[in-house]
Amino acid sequence: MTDDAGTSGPCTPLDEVRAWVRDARRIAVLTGAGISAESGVPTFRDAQTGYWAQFNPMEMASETGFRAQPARVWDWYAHRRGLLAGVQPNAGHRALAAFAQHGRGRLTLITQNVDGLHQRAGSPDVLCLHGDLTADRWLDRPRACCDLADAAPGHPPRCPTCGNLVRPGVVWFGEALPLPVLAAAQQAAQSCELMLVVGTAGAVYPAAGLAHQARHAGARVVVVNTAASELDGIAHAVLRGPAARLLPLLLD
Ligand code: BV8
Repeated sequence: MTDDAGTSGPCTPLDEVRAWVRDARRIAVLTGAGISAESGVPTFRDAQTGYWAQFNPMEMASETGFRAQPARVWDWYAHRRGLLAGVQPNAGHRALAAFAQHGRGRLTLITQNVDGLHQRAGSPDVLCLHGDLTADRWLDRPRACCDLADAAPGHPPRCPTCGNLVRPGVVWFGEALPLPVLAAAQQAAQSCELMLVVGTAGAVYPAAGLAHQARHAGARVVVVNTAASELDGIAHAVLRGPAARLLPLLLD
């Protein structure tokens, strides 16, 4: 365990993890809401400030919940979209983008986040497991009349002809992840020599399962988190501290 000051725990000091990064030919990075926390984007499971401390995830992040209360769910996502206008990528996002640009293609970035901050920081080819907060899609299979550009304004907007509802283009609980994205993420997890697991509670599957797949395939797994996570137990090293401080130290 290495705390934020980088003082060594009994196992792996920060410098040794830096050496793992330097020596790894293929690195996979799995990020969660915690990497965006220092940009001011709320996380989900923080006991005080997390979204799931305020809302029931099945009511707000599932198709059933949306069909039951479309206006409430639509307005919550509209509120989250509004927050994005006022936030910027932080040093953690930027460190990953810089490494990808100079790391000669050694890094595959996989995110659970839907905030687009990795892309805004300049990371290329981000594997977005849970979709895009700013994207719209139709709730039901779109008919010839359904055109997002012509959706009638509302909470949520709808097709003026058939009434199909517009929904956020994110993956809700109980929904399949986009198969090509998940397949690419699994391929990266199974072929990397090092996986950095950054800012995730490790509670949501199949995303969290990627860390298990990496470990099982023989990769070193390093957790970067300000608090204990469900993936600490499979990590070869746990760096306890904020991603915006630790990632620039790891990836320089
Ligand atoms: C599916 C919507 C099947 C977008 C979200 C086993 C296998 C497969 C599925 C399951 C399974 N077991 C259970 C399931 C079902 C379910 C699931 O995982 N449930 C859990 C809760 C038990 N999974 C699903 O339903 C998935 N779909 O499996 O479909 C299927 C297959 C075929 C056909 C049909 C169906 C879909 C999961 C996606 C759900 N969508 N959100 C949105 O609105 O954002 S989940 C939600 O949680 C977000 O997407 C978020 O990204 C995700 C994970 O949360 P974290 O990113 O980890 O965030 P959290 O707040 O929890 O933690 C933040 C961490 O950061 C903390 O540890 C904190 O300490 C740390 N931190 C804070 N600050 C910092 C920091 N770290 C570093 N630096 C800091 N500064």
